[in-house]
Amino acid sequence: MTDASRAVERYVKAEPYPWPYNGDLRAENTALVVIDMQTDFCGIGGYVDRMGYDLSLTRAPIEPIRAVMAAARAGGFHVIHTREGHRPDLSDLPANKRWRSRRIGAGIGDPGPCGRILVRGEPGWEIVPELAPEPGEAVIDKPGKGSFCATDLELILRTRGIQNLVLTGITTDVCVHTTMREGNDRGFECLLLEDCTGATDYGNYLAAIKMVTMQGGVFGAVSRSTDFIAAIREPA
Ligand code: C5J
Repeated sequence: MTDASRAVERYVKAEPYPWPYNGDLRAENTALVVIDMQTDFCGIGGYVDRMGYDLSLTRAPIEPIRAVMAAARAGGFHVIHTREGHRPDLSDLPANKRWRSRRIGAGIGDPGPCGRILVRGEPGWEIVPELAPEPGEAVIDKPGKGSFCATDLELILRTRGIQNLVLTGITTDVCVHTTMREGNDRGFECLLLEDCTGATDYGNYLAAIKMVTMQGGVFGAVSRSTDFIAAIREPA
């Protein structure tokens, strides 16, 4: 334990180790991070749909995240949301990112059924209503895959004294993994809730989960929504 005044250690059942490593799990030092639960990634007519991927994979985490979010809010934990998207003038959209997306028929910045794809302010860019942020919860707008790149996320976490990150959202192998790796490298203690995340390919989802658990927990640990909720509801 890092704080001698704390009498109780609290852990979440997780693989490959009970999380967090030091048992210092408190509402004050822990944030639930909900990554890119936007229509563009899990809604009909959005970016992922336009690429032809199976939306049931990216919609699967909606209900588990809703349960975790309700428990986290009730327990006074920090809840932080992210949205991937670009400025309407596309000045923050790298040319290669646009070129690749157009090549697969879902050009970022181009018009689609949910407005301009992955453009801030468009319907497709909004977080799905089931997981809408509540007033006072930080929403991080990011132009890339990682939530720390070109955002004020790290400043917010350090200012609030947050040490533990509980990662949820989509997609497991892209924005969730990139954020977990970025957070881990910055010294944050990271937990991925495997039923609160999904990928555009089930094999990639499974591989992304497994990767976290290698080398003794190379990026942190993996758990499930029910185990996290049980741990935070346990009387301290
Ligand atoms: C992707 C994301 N896959 N949120 N973004 O382009 O994972």
